[in-house]
Amino acid sequence: MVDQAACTPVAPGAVLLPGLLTPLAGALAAVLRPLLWQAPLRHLRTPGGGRMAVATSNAGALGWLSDARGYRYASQDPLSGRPWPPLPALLDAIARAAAARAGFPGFAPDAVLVNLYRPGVGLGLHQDRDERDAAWPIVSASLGLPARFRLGGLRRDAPTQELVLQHGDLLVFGGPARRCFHGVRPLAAGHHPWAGEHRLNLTFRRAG
Ligand code: MD3
Ligand code: FE
Repeated sequence: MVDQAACTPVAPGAVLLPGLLTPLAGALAAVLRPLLWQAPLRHLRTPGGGRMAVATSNAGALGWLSDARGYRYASQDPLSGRPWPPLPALLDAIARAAAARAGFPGFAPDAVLVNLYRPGVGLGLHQDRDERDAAWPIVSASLGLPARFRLGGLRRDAPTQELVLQHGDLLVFGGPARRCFHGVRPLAAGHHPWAGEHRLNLTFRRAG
């Protein structure tokens, strides 16, 4: 299914696969529900002492964490002291197919970071630099309310382009785009039949 999709480059190395997940939304809800029960969404502390507005959780061998000690990947959920839930086969297959379609065959995610947004919540411009090998892409899946995603350049002060990410969209960031600054504008209020007052973003990573 992924292989038949339109494949739109939005920047060098960034490929949008619009709406691909829409028919899978029911199946995705069924795998996400037990996952987020085992490893609940939580507001992490930032190294500076703040609290992240976005609520996060993880699945896979590694999970992304932020606390007073900094940012890192870890194999256990500090809330439970247990390994993160395994990456569900459906999510693994989606990430591999999207990466292959965008020109990254052999991508095997070992981490999925789940981000939950509510109206008013955004994510400031940042780079993703905690993964061991930035030659692997990051695959992003958007579900629920639409978001205005910002993609900048290699410097924080470079101009940004804005892209609306809709329910069901997949976006693959590889090549030059992999190191670009990016962020999400505060979510506008709304209601989505799948997600209610929320946006859920999954990012699939090869972290270790
Ligand atoms: C571009 N998440 O989790 S997904 C993140 O919508 C993150 O929750 C946003 O930024 C979200 O780190 C954006 C799209 C995305 C993810 C990773 C990237 C874009 C990226 C890494 C490099 C360049
Ligand atoms: Fe990011």
